[in-house]
Amino acid sequence: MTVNMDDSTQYERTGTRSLFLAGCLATLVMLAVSLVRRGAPASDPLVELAAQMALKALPTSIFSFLLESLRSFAKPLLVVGVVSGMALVGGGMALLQPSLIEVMTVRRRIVRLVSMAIGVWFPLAFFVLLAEANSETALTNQRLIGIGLSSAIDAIVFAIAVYLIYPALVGLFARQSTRVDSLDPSRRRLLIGGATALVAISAGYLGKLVVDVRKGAIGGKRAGIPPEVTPVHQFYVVSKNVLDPDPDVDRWALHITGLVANPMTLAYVDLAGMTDVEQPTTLTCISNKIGGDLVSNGVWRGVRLVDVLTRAGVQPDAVDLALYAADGYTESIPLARAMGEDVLLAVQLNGEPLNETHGAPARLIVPGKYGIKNVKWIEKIDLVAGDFRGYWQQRGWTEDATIQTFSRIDLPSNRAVVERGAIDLGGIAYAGDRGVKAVELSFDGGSTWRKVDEVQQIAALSWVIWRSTWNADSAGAYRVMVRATDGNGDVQTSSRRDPIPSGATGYHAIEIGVI
Ligand SMILES: Nc1nc2c(c(=O)[nH]1)N[C@H]1C(S)=C(S)[C@@H](COP(=O)(O)O)O[C@H]1N2
Ligand SMILES: [Mo]
Repeated sequence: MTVNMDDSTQYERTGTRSLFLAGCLATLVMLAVSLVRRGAPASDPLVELAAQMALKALPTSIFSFLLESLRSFAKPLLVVGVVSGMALVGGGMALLQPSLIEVMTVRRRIVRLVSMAIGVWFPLAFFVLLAEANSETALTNQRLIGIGLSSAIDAIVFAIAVYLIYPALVGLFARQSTRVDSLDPSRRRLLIGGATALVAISAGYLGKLVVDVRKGAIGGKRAGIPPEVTPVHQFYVVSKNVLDPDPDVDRWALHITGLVANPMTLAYVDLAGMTDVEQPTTLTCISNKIGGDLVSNGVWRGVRLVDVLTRAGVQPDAVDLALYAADGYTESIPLARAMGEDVLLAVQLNGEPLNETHGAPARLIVPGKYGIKNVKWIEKIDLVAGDFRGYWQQRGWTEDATIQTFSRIDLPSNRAVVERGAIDLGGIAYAGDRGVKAVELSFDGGSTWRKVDEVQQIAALSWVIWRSTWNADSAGAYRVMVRATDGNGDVQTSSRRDPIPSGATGYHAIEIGVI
């Protein structure tokens, strides 16, 4: 069948086709560039995010069936599928943009480019947020900013790529048709050459990913078992603030007021001069999900709070310590707990002065209590006769904040696909100042439990690191569950509860694909 088209219809067809294809190809470029950024904070490559989402969305039966039938091709095929799907979406996104015209003033081009980048940014950021909300990774302010930035970079790369590829495609199609095209031949050749190179390099890079994936490069974001002591730059950060305070060390002071014989004001030099304790302590956030990453182990240096309180002379009617920080944050701890030898006013983390995000110049460390009680940027300790309700208590969270016993599987990551044989498992467990006595695994949904091969104790107030080897001899999906027993002999509770109001409980479980 032949259809007679006038020039404008044909032009429109060429334009639409070029735009759709440009969107598909620009997606490949964007995905490749996002792979290059792998490892930078909060910038998980888009392919990995999408592949993880797809993997997690699969029902166990299908996951298991695919592994058994496709074996080592399962993951590369998944990546190819995800990349193709995203490319089609990218083509559609490009079509949604106002049609591009080859000859435009520079200003109009820039305006179009920016509007396209913004138009792509929102759905992209939404997609990443959705992927993150599905994972154990906590959405902190810092992570939100990271997602905003990395998806903005992705969107800009996409828009620029569309702008480079689109005219080349129009030129290519125009050469095949009889339509006289407005680009001069040398410019057209340059554009086609450049765009082809751009797409070829990106496609090559994505192709390499597919090969890497067979070797296990994709699957889970956590990089295995964490180090015994968390490096400062990896230490989790939580704060209520969008912009954290940064008190001036020279003007900063800690005030001890209220029911004390000698109200005191300690300057930073006073506190630093008194520093005489070093104590490894694990910190974890009360909003950490089961299997979550809001937990880190640090070596804190500082002064025992009890020494400061003794100097101030606590009066007998004092009950609570009301704590005030430079960001308006408030908390409280019972006097009885505050007098414990392990409660510190810390000025150093891992041998360095506290940095701004971890509470410089001084913070409280209260072992066994969730992060909320570990007040950063502390400025005032007021001894009061009654119960004092702080920032989070006024918002429905627990006042006691004793850490619930928890354990986590870090190796392999959830829905990782590994080769049959001896498989290394590992992770952490923590029970606050009660300590961890035992860690057990279950491979049958909790009916039977067996002790892990090794529980590495690091320090009295630190998490433990556990390791085990497990032999898997047939392909399929396996569910592994972990639980810990605290120093009092109490087994971690299996009942699943949300973080609010007193910290999450329940067992962490992962699924391992064996091929
Ligand atoms: N002043 C102040 N202290 C604070 C907070 C805060 O928002 N302001 N957040 C608390 C919470 S919820 C946690 S989990 C820990 C986190 O400490 P980190 O960021 O050093 O890991 O700090 C606690 N101390
Ligand atoms: Mo927290």
